[in-house]
Amino acid sequence: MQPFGTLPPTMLQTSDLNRELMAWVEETSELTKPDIIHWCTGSEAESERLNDLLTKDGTFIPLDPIRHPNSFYARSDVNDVARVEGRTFICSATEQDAGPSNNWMDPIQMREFMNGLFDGCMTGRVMYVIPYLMGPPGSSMAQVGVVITDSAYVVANMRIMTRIGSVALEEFPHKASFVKGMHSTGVLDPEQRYICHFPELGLIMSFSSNYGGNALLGKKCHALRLASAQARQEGWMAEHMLILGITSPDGVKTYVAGAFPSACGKTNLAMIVPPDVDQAKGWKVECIGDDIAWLSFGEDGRLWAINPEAGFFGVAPGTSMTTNPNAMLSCRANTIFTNVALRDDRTIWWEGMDGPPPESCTDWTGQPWTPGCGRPAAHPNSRFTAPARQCPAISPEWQNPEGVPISAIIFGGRRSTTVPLVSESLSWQHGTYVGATLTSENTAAAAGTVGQLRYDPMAMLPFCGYHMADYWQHWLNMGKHGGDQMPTIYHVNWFRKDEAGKLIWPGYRQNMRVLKWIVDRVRQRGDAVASPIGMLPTPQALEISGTDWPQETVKELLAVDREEWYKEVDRREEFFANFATNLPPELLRENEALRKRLQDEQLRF
Ligand code: GTP
Ligand code: SPV
Ligand code: MN
Repeated sequence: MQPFGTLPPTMLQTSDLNRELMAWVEETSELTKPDIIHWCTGSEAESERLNDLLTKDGTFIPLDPIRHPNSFYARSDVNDVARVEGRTFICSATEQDAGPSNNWMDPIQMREFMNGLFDGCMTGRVMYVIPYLMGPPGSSMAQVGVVITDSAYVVANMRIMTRIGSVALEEFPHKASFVKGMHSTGVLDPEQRYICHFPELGLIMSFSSNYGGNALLGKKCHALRLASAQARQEGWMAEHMLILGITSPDGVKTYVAGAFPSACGKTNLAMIVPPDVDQAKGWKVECIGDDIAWLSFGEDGRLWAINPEAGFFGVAPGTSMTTNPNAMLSCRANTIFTNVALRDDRTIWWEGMDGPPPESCTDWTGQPWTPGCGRPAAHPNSRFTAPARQCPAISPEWQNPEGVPISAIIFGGRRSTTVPLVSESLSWQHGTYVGATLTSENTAAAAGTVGQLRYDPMAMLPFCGYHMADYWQHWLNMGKHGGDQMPTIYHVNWFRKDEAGKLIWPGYRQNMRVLKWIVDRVRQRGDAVASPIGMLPTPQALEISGTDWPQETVKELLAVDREEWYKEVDRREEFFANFATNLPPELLRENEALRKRLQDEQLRF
């Protein structure tokens, strides 16, 4: 089928920024040599044509129009199912700027090498030019970018995840610069896969992967890796955080941001449905964002957050009407499902969905699947791409150009031992230390060994676009600037296991107990007891006394085992040693202060 070309919009005839855009598009098309150039408008008609094109070339299978209106099923290449951290590079001017936790290549060499890959790569293909906007229209915190890609699948996903086309171009006159993103599917050879960031140039070059975090360049590449480096220069923060708003029974709204590593529960927490008893009392939770937050100081001196995205790229397995009804309803229509299982009636399925598994279906690789066959039907990192506006719990504030004021920040990882259900930091500096030492067991969201424990500071290990220790220093600096107006920092762990290896905490909706305690604390009224690692809730404060959970379970959930924590402190010292050259001394001092508190006999509880 012959695709369609369009001319650049007439609004691009003026201004330096627009001339820069036109010149760059021309330069890139001379390099990549596409047959046709298509400037995306973001219109419905364009979307329909793209979906038709993707359906005709076999990338999309349209789903049942009643059960899933305007929704499509896609399978990726079997070797292209997750982010590839080993092939992701921060090409800052010096290796020192990228720091020990990032792969680095000399920017000039890497550009030359990448230009070699991009040379002629779009011959026989369409080059799509996607102007996009990260953040609410009219927001001074929002940013514009332009992605050039030869993948219609990427266009279709970007259209959901960001605001593309004319709405983005209309923001150009208000912005000083735009991020340039170059993406090509190549031939999906894993050996040619490179995701490269040039912070000084505001440039991203991504080759040979169509997977979300590698290919939807507005998301992790722009909104986290480039934005984090820029935020440090300009005094704001770009974080891997959900944002939610909690209304207490007295009508007061408290906004909370939360950083959890990939596939550790951000989307689920962002869309939490409070238990019926809490709803009856007047508790309500609304979602502002599920993955990324940009935070900056407002005129009132508080930290305000916007969600730069416009959609959810959510983990499918485990999502159900029981665990996360808001996610299920968000992806009912206008959604792309990638690498889930397909039923014969053109509906979808994944492990953990409501109801019994289908008697047979087609798995994510296209093979016939039956319940006993020994393979999962959906890839563990299969995803839905759904518009945020479709979330029943979306906050009326989610597109507020000012953002929302943040009262608490939550860090959480997957830890089967050691880390209690929730604890409250003693200060911003202590909270920065808690974030810097966040650990989690690896998940399927990145290529590698699932289950292995690793440090993932602030859930940003794969996403920080500069030296991690400088990033910690930036957190400390933000705290100095914000003083006592900074949010209170919490550490949660939904994933502690008992000796039999069973999860102790029911999680999901029950996490509301923890959120309520956090809200009460920041409003100066929740009960807490001091422990060496921070303040812990009393069992009453978690309202666990009203349940039939045995006292022993509650104890296990909140336990701080001194022997385990001594080991943790030693390991943290070793971890910090990796960043020695730039490490803020405050963090080592916090580690020693924790060691001291562990020795304090007064802190028995
Ligand atoms: P990314 O999109 O990769 O950044 O992931 P995320 O942090 O948004 O994680 P998400 O909410 O999608 O959850 C990932 C997995 O963790 C899913 O399989 C969930 O079912 C599971 N999960 C989320 N919340 C909980 C919880 O409270 N308890 C338990 N046991 N599992 C949870
Ligand atoms: C994550 O891995 O944190 C995700 C999915 O949110 S991706 O967009 O691939 O980064
Ligand atoms: Mn994420």
